Amino acid sequence: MSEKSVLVTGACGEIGQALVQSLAKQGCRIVTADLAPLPETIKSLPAEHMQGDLVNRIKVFYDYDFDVIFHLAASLSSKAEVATEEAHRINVEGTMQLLLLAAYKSEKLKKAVKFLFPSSIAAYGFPDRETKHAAGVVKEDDWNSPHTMYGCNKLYCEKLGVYYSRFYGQRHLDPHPPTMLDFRAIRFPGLVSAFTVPSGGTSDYGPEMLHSAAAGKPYACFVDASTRISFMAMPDAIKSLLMLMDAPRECLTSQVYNIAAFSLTAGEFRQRALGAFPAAQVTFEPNPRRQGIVDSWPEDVDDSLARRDWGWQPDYDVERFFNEYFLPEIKKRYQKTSTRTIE
Ligand code: AKB
Repeated sequence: MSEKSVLVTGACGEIGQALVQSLAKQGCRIVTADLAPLPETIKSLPAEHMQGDLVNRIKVFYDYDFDVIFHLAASLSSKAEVATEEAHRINVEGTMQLLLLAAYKSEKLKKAVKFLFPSSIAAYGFPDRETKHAAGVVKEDDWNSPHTMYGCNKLYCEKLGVYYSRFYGQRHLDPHPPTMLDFRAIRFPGLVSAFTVPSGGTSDYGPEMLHSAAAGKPYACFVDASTRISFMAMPDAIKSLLMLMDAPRECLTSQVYNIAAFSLTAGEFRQRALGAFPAAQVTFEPNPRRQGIVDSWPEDVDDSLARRDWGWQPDYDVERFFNEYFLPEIKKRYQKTSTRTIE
């Protein structure tokens, strides 16, 4: 069992709920933070919950000595486009405050606090679909010109994390440099959980379509059928965070890693949905703004750096994702709750 003391911000979100469940199994001492109260899925787990605005309440967290911080709280890409200042405050100021906390504690306790940051394929930005298609699979340093507030926030926070962990106040130039925090980021593709439905993101059409099909609800997809980005099963996303947390620092040649599992078009998602639920009603009604966001994201990412440095590989390719994870779980869920609504 682990004695690690861990903070998870954004604990009520999709990644948060699944991560807290895994950390609790490992026996970590967990503090959760979120604007919302904890949902039923994690309410009964042994975790101390701080409800409220992270930026306003940052002082409270200085009373704890965390070994690891998973800073998941974020305003996602579609939501951030309609409330840009709020997104900046949540995505950038919140991250900055926590980085300062981790930097201070690392220096004071002479032990590097690990700071795990979920970045995103939104950190990339293609000018148009043709360029996206021609580029195909991208490496971490390619096409770092995001089009969205969320993507700008994620890319900048990656840079802030590198700054505070390596160059903060130019302390690294001291004859005896203090202990700096240990910042590690993963650029996630669109994530799909069989247990939760996302909100506020733009990759949401994938999971929304599948959950709607399973629940017998019609779904109008907000991007066109040929739109392609990479996706991943939620258990693989959690696995990647835990693997990167445990990776020996000397093995890491980067602080920002792509990870990939499978890349699908929205039309292929529909085919899969119809294969499993033949009565599913999925139509395409592209929304120009949301279509534009997804068109600026890569079709797929090159995760060879993560594979080489910390042994990353997904458990779920597209076949296993549908046949061994999503469909068995989702069938149970909607059989039990046939009246559940899809937001
Ligand atoms: C979003 O759609 O905003 C997120 C992401 C791809 O980071 N799911």
